[in-house]
Amino acid sequence: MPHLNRRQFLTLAGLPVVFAARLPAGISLLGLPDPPEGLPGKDPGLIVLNDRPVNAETPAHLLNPRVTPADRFFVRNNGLVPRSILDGEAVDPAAWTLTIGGEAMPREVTFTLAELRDRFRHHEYHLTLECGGNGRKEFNPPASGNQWGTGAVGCAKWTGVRLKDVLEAAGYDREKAVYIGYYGKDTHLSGDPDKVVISRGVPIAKALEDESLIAWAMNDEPLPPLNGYPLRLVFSGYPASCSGKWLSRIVVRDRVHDGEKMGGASYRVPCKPVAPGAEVADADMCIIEEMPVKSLITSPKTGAIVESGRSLSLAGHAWCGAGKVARMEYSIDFGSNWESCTLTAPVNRYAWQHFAADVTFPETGYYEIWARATDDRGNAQPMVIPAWNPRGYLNNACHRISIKIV
Ligand SMILES: Nc1nc2c(c(=O)[nH]1)N[C@H]1C(S)=C(S)[C@@H](COP(=O)(O)O)O[C@H]1N2
Ligand SMILES: [Mo]
Repeated sequence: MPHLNRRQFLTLAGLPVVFAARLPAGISLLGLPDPPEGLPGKDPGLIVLNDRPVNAETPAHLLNPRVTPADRFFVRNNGLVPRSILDGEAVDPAAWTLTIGGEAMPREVTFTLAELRDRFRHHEYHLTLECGGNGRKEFNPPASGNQWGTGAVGCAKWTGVRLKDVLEAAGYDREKAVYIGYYGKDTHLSGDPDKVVISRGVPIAKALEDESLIAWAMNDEPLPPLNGYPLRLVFSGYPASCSGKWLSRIVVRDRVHDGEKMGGASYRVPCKPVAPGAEVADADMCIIEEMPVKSLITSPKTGAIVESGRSLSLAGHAWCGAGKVARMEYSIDFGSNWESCTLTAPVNRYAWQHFAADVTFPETGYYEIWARATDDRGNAQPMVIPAWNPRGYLNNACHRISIKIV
């Protein structure tokens, strides 16, 4: 019998240490690095930009599925997620309330989440949400704020009730209503419970569209904690900042909503183009409404290596803030020549559309593929970074990936 000692049965993080018996005395194990921390309920492949507040974007290749999986949906928080929600505690639908108030409401009306689900017809739409600051990191002079690359966008299937059905049942005043604003249950970074994190909204006409939802589900599951569980607004086509999360209150305003982050340089751009770096007076700034036409190559991953003589399957999505994407093209010669891609119709209004092409390359070497979408009003994505603005919004320049042909 070989000599047995207890070192033979050593385990580390649940794993047997196979050669434990041979581990010399006095040598301690290195151990394993902690698993990448990641975000609760999120794919570890997301790129975390900040952890307080939490901001994370999705690398382009992880957006390849037609419907963005909930665990890959980007996260943009301005404040702190309510602790119990972050910890994954279930909310009692009879206890979560949504109050509708504001100047254009004769009296305040409160619905519980259970009542919203029981009393109103449910609707489902595939809706694209894109942060107004997506692509900010390309602006020069640089704009302050999260340095988003390309991944503050996703298109999921959302389920909920129409905001218009709820506003009608609540008895809002059609004559007075100009704008809606939202309030959520997240808390200010300062910890001050009286400070509002963000309270944005949309013009009443946008609020009354069929696809404007008060949603409780993403891809048939409750909303992820970081994306607004248990209830949020979804206004596709407008900056995602309009889509309030952890929703608890809606105000129907008799004027343009003036909540937190509706004024100054927040989600506003110069009404007329300005020189990069210019100071812009408050009066010359306009609220961003419709998002511009844009597209993303989701396959292959940038940097792909392809054998010469083979054709490459190119795929991705294209979307715009209103109407449809009418044309999708790609270039392998830095925009000198453009070839057409196939392009699907949207599943419903505001869903992103899918493009594909088989790309061939004349010889071995380094290439870039540039992708360009054009909407049905003739607006095309620019090849260069578009109009500079103080906070770096609305960068819809063509997406580029690199390819090595060997
Ligand atoms: N209550 C609340 N709602 C919010 C925010 C927030 O910080 N708090 N951020 C807004 C911004 S700026 C964006 S881009 C979207 C992001 O939605 P997502 O995190 O589900 O991707 O939520 C919006 N709704
Ligand atoms: Mo945003």
